[in-house]
Amino acid sequence: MTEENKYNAPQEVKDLNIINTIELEDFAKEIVPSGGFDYMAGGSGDEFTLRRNVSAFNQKGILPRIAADVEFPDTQTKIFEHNLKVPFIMAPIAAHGLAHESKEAGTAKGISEFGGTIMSISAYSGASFEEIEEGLAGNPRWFQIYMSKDDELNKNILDEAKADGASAIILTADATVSGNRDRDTRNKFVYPFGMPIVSRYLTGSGENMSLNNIYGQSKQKIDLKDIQFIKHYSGLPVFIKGVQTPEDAMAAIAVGVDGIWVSNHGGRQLDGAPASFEVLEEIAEVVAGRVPIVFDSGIRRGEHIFKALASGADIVAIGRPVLFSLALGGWKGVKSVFEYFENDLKRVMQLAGTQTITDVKNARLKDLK
Ligand code: PYR
Repeated sequence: MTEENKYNAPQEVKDLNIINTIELEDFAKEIVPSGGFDYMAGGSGDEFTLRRNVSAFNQKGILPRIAADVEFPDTQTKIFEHNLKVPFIMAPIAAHGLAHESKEAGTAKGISEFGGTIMSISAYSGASFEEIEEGLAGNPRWFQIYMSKDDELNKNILDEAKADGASAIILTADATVSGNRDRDTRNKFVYPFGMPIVSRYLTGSGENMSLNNIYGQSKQKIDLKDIQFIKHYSGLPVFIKGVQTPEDAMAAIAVGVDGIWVSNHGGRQLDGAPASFEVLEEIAEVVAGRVPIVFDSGIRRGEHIFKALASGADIVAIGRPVLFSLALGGWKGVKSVFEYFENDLKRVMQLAGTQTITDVKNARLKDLK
């Protein structure tokens, strides 16, 4: 990258006084270079699914429950061997360096300072495992894989993720080609830095390459055997991410998947798809507790976390609000947004008369359609 097209990522590290996470996007827009901002904030096509991911939460109402004998709600929960302080974790997202110069190490430090949650490390990270560990400091992490077309390289990547301490692998299966991201096409967006984890299977480092180019060099023809390959080779639990139908959840469970990750990739892939929240309940019904469900796409408030858990998710993953907080305040911003969600969820739990996450999962939502 030459001096004149250097990407000037924000650098400030400070606590954030977050009123709500929706306005974080506007604040981040003012300081993040426009190509990077559009890449992070944007969706595909008309951005119908992107918008609906948030608005669809309004189709269900949380019933205020009174005289419920609740005080100081307890947000602790468990997934696999992890005891979590809160029922939310970091979603896997590529290229955090677009938001802040500290890249994924900044996000990781915010998460480790908050404690009691899980960092998802993207295969398309702009930082190496070693750099991320500087921030993560031994805290739990899951590794999200974009596979190579070459299984020997996949074994290599899985070996490294395991050596790094990943306790689960997330197979993203909804990105076999990029969604039509008009903003990126208009901006001629290319990543301003490389991707150390997957550069082994790219023609370059990832720097100055478009997402289309990188997806094209990753494995595009994914099938259920890939779940089995990853599971047997790594010996780790495997999530399949991008599930939006009961049929796909059932098929993945039939081949031994360990967790279903309900997501539409934050509205960045198939535009015109329903909101991720709109498909959650029917998927949870067929999964029927056999494996855990992680939910993402559209979480902006404690109410959204509550509604997702009450609709069958075991935990939720948060994406853009964390990235925008990283941009605005580096690792301290990330810690601030995790604290915001914790406090917001506790307030919602109190008003809904739910003392524990089990109570939230058993809460009845009112259909507002
Ligand atoms: C995305 O841009 O959505 C990726 O997952 C890389």
